[in-house]
Amino acid sequence: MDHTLVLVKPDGVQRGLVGPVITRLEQRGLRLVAMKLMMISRELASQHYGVHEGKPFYDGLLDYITSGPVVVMVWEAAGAVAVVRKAMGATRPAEAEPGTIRGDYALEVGRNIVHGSDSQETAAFEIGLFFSDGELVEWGRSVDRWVFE
Ligand code: D4T
Repeated sequence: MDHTLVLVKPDGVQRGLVGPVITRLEQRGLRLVAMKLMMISRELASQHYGVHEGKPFYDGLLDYITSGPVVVMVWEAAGAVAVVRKAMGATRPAEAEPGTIRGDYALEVGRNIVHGSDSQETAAFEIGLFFSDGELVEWGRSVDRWVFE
């Protein structure tokens, strides 16, 4: 099944939104396969956001993502990348639909609570940045047959 990387960013952790983010993904039916609380180093942040290097918001983005602990997770489902992106809502929270994480909890693009990988290739790259292979847990839930076809 497909994997995607989800970060609860420093603003989400500070605002006590780790639980609501996890609850939404759990209740949707995705399966959690890895999770940790950590500080992101400047070096790791520059690898994670390498595609944005040179853009006007790049330095501020690195300041923000390294400003406090984050919760980093890997979630599993068929089509996990798209499912999570949709659940998160538009990058700019002012444009995010109500009912999405950003649409319910955020207002500004530089304080948008969560990150989710934007393609399967990006997911594989980002998961490799944050986790070693041994940290991904293969497990089943008794409820899986009621969630997955
Ligand atoms: P992330 O990567 O944080 O999940 O965001 P998205 O995948 O939804 O959006 P993105 O890659 O286009 O942007 C990465 C990150 O940069 C911040 N940002 C973005 C910003 O501060 N100003 C901007 O104008 C843009 C486009 C927000 C998310």
